[in-house]
Amino acid sequence: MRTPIRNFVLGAASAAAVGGLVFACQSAGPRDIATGDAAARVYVPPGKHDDYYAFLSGGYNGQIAAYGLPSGRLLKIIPVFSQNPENGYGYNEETKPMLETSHGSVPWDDTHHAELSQTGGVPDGRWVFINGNNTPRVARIDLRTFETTEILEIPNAAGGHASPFTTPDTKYIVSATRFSVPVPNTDVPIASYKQNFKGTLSFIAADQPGKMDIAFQILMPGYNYDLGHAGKGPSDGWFFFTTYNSEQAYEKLELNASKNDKDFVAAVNYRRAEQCVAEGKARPAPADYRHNVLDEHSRAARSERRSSVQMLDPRDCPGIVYLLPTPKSPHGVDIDPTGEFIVAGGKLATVIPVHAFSKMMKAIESKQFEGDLAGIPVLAYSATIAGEVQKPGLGPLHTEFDGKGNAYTSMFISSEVVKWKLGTWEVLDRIPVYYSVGHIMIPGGDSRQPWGKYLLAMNKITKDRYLPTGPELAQSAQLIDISGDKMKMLLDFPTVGEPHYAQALPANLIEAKSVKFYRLSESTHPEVVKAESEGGIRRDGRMVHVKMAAIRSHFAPDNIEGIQLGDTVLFHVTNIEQDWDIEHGFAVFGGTNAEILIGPGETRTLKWVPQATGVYPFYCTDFCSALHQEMQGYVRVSPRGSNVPLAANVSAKAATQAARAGQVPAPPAASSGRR
Ligand code: K7E
Ligand code: CUA
Repeated sequence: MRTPIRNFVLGAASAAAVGGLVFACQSAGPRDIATGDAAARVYVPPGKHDDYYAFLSGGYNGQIAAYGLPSGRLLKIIPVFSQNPENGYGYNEETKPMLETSHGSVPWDDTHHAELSQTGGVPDGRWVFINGNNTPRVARIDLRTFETTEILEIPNAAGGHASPFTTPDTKYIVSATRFSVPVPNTDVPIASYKQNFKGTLSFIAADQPGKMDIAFQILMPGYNYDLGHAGKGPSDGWFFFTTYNSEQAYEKLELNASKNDKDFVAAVNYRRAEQCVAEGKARPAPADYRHNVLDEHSRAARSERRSSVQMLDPRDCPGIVYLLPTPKSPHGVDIDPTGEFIVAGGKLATVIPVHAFSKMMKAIESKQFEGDLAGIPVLAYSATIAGEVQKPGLGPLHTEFDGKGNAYTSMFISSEVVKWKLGTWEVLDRIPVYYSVGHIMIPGGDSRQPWGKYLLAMNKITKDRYLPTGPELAQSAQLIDISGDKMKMLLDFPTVGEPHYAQALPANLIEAKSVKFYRLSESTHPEVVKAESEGGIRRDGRMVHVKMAAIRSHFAPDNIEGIQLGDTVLFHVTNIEQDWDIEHGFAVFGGTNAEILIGPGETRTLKWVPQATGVYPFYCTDFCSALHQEMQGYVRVSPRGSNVPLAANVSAKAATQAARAGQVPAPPAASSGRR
């Protein structure tokens, strides 16, 4: 069947043409512009805090951006799967292991879905998770420190898109493969897709920080898997994933994966899967993947290799998966706060199909199957469908809920947010957004308890909304008031990268436990200095370690000699401040790794391989005090084999300690100084 919308999509020659239609089909109405008290409703006076933290995926930027709502103020960029020149993540020696994968270091990936941890089905403010898309990974960000503390690579997968949605208790987060691939991946003809390519659904144990692991993987037919969400309440224990390309096309998917009238929502009974694993029905499958953890006390990361997963074939564990036919190449799958309704965003469909969990369970009991695919029963559409939202708009993608019985769906092609009623399926309201909205987000909007005051639309295209910045424009978010019957546009603000999904929660769930500095007394970093006198220098073959303290407004030591060409110098700089928001930086002339930023109480290491003899200054890169410009030092580099002694001008006391510790003492001449 060729629906009008499909004709339209296939007929659009390019994204620009789609965008063009967006403009054409909307007349500028009064609700396009924020009016009345909108400014007052988003205004957060100087010195006052926002009500909500919002965590927006950075998309192809590979990070998360934290904003305050309702103001839209950017609070912090949290690097996850990408190096970040703002704070040295992925550049300094302590955090480089975070970006290790089975493919080597991958310093730039694509993030899509920020997902808050939950307790009892409600966001709890402990962690936010996010997926790496190209090299399938999931990450944990600790919301006490706003930093990435753990990354797990997902083996037997390609394109970790349906990820990292959580179960109501954060026991698991998930990752489903976008692209089916040979499992295990081997050299086969692409044309053997139907025989050899498989999908996998990964359930990742996530409730113990530092101990993320793949609990099990489920082997699935060779479709594309797109998004997922956990059941809750009555549907707790189930997980729902959308599939497309049930045609199993491997070329020109634009055309060939859009032939079937329906694809599927895959409903997974993960408690049953746990049972099967416990009963030994999973087989250990070889795999090669990395688990990277930032140690809380040394604040240094380590990367370890893992080599096996528990793989469950649905044929060996009947009842773990059912397929719910769903029109047409569905994208989002969103579960309402009661846990009864399963809303699919059929991006090429003319309706929004809604399945009922209770009907699904009855259909399973009474075996209303249309057949099976690879041993997975296919339920009859009429047996599970609760209703369809008619004429919702064009290109429904994602749905969130306000907790008052209403659902809100983003319409990519017609660039609008549509509000509709659960149960009656009637459209209640619609508001244009600018332009081509992807995800929408209500704080807690995928949980059991939405804080349904605002909705954030995240738009792919901004066109004329801001001052132009050449061909590449900012992405954009729009804040909409959903507290009344009619949606009201409040605010536009540009966003970093490409926001896909986002989540938000009341600020008080995070604010009070935010860490102010890392405790120096608890640091277990092997190169930490806890006082200026502990600074020093030591040679280990061609490797020279400089242990250095940074404190307003000097480095100790600050004059270093005895480095030779061919040496690798590791500057281990500890910021020994124990005060909130007092950072120091460190950069050395000739360094190719640019610089490091060191938080109060932490140690960061900059690796430097001098390329020529001479004297090189180093300095603090963060304006830390009135005498910040005085915070500097020099390193002398001599020819290989030179007899210049290894020296660092630490204090006399430190020299004694260093001698005891087997380090090279500083020469007396250099140890007198202004300290
Ligand atoms: Cu719709 Cu990757 Cu969640 Cu973007 S996905 S929009
Ligand atoms: Cu330390 Cu500037």
